[in-house]
Amino acid sequence: MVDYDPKTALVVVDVQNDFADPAGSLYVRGGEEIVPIVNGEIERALAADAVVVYTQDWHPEVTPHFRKDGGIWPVHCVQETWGARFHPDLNVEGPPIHKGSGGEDGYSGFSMRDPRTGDRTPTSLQEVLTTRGIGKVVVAGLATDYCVVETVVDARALGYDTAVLSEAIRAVELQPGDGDRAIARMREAGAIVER
Ligand code: VGL
Ligand code: ZN
Repeated sequence: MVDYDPKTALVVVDVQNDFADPAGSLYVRGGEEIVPIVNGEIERALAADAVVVYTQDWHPEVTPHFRKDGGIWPVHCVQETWGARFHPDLNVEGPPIHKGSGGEDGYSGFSMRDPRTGDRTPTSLQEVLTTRGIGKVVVAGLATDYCVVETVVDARALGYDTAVLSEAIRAVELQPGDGDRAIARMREAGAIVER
């Protein structure tokens, strides 16, 4: 169990219908199972006056992130649609952080990458954390092998003490073992893996 305090932020990554609902277009197996676990963590965080923020994959209808437009993914999390909304059972008690809005690949909660040029632009996450004087980041959500791992690795690169909650994440696993490899990458980056 991680300890929360006012200088800690719980970053809830992409607990959105397209990932967390079995009817979602990029459903992550077991995604719905993490919702009550994440809610419990949110409650503990808020009780300790920690900051809770929520990233949201937030794509336009046309983006090179999607297979139909040259990328690798089925259409998912299109801005303002059901699939992009938070899972209805998620307890939302903090600001949404949109990523991918301009057609970029939005894997990390901290930055977005233009798949054509490789250029990175920051999301609003770092600003929110800096404003609140955050030193430690705790990450939960979807998916382990994409947005969770990239968010964790970026958090470490930015100098935050970082923990990831192993029971509150699930992997896409396009290739078997991707989830375990992502966890190894997070450990190598200096993140602590907690239950
Ligand atoms: C994600 C694939 C495509 C994620 C987002 O939230 O992990 N995965 N877009
Ligand atoms: Zn996406």
